Amino acid sequence: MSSTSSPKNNPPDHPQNYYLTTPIYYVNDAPHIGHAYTTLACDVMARFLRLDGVNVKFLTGTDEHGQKVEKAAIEAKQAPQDFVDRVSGNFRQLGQAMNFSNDDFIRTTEERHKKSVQALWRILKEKDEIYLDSYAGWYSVRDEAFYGEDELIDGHGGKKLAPTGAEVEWVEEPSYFFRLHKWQQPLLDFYGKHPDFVQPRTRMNEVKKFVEGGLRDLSVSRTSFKWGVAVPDDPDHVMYVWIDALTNYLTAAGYPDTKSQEFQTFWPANLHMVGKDILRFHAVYWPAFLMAAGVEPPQRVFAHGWWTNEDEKISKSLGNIIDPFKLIEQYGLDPVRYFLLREVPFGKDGDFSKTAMVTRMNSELANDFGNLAQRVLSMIHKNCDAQVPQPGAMKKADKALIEKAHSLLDALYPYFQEQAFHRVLNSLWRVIGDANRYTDEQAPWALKKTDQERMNTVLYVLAEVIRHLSILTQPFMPDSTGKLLDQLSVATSARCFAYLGPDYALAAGTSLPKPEGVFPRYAEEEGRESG
Ligand code: ME8
Repeated sequence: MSSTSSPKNNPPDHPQNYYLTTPIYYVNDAPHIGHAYTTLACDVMARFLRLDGVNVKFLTGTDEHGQKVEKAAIEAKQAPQDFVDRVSGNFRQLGQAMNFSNDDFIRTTEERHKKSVQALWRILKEKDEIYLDSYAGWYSVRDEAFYGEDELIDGHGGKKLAPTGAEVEWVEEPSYFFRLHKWQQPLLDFYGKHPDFVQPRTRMNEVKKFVEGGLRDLSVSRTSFKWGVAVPDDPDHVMYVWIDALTNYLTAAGYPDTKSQEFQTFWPANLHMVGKDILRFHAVYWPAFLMAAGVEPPQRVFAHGWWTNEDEKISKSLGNIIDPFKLIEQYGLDPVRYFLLREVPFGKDGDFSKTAMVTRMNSELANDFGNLAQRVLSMIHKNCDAQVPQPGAMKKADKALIEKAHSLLDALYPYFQEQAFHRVLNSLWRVIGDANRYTDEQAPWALKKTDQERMNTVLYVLAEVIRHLSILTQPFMPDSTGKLLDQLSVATSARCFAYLGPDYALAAGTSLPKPEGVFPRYAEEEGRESG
């Protein structure tokens, strides 16, 4: 978006263009709540920025090569390409079901990507950053990662396990290596110059410590299976799935055409959003590959926390995978979107529980926001001829509440800048609480009998506050807030942040449609109810 929004709301350090990415998900399995979570966080960020007039590129997609995916295809008795086509389709469907607004969906089996990762390889090879040798060591197919002997832990029956608990196997094969050790100091210098490169800050310290501990050259090709991008000029090798996967971020920006407008506009990426499990790949290997190839590293990697289910680790073997499609069916889309970003301080681990989901849905959505909107809009409908009322002179309490709504956006900027989504929601709900208290104190239903002009003023103030709250909550719950803005007769073109503030306040006399509740209450017996 948006040519309609004026720059007046933009703080000085706000970028004009913003490129943000999710991890590309392995297609070895069905999408689950963890995948939905990461992409949701990016979706909210992307929607916020677009509403603020920023030119956004939001990328997600699927990671389709490597041994793990090949194994899954064999187990499914399908040719790898057919298998990845099918499972990648499930991730696209998740995007539709979750109302994700990504601008591109990349698959690593696409030609544009093979071309891009082979171009990157050639440059690394030309610069002597890659050399041929042989690998003898441990590999975990589940993690698609190499591990040193010293990193392994003992499992049951003397089995060796990766630090993640995944099984490892001994691998001996010819392999190309990337000269990672050479990038230790440049990486540390880079972190020194960009202390915010990794967020949250504690994770930056973890990354630094890992790099300070010394880096071994990284095996970047495999010869014992075929499902990968061929190494240029050496068809016995396929590329290690992580060099293939990470390069997706460049591919979607037009690489290797670095002169293209897309690349010039969007590279370096502003934000790679990832789970904490894959931070090392993004904060160590990725900037090292890029620096070695002479490409600027991304500006920020945010590593969020891990979801558990009723306090248990989510895993296929425990059979407690949370299926996002089922959640949406049970609770509705916007309550799920709200819950995921409200329940857990973004960056921390969190637990999914049905009780927490229902409590938030009923108390914060149905009671707090839903009732506020419903009682104000119904009163206007019944008592003001279904038109925005004409306000009279404003009192101190009116001005104070309106002022809180006007100053909300400025309060939200710093939270968005650090991806503190829970704080954004907290600030919004504080104003919802203030508006509910104001409604109780002013009691417009009583004024109806004693002072119609005052009732009109109070309802006008509330409608205007609801307009602000709805506009600002759009990134989290686009459907429900869209319905609220419809009920306030706010034109679609007037829903971005440039329309906040008094200049575009609701015009008295505007006809309003019959209001309807937009935040259903969850009742155990019947499931969802509209309310
Ligand atoms: O790692 N809680 O793909 P992947 C929160 N293909 N987030 C979770 C989660 C959970 N329980 N489980 C998964 C890969 N995630 C590679 C990435 S990128 C160039 C290549 C999310 O399918 C989280 O974002 O295993 C995690 O990083 C990602 O899914 C891992 O997805």
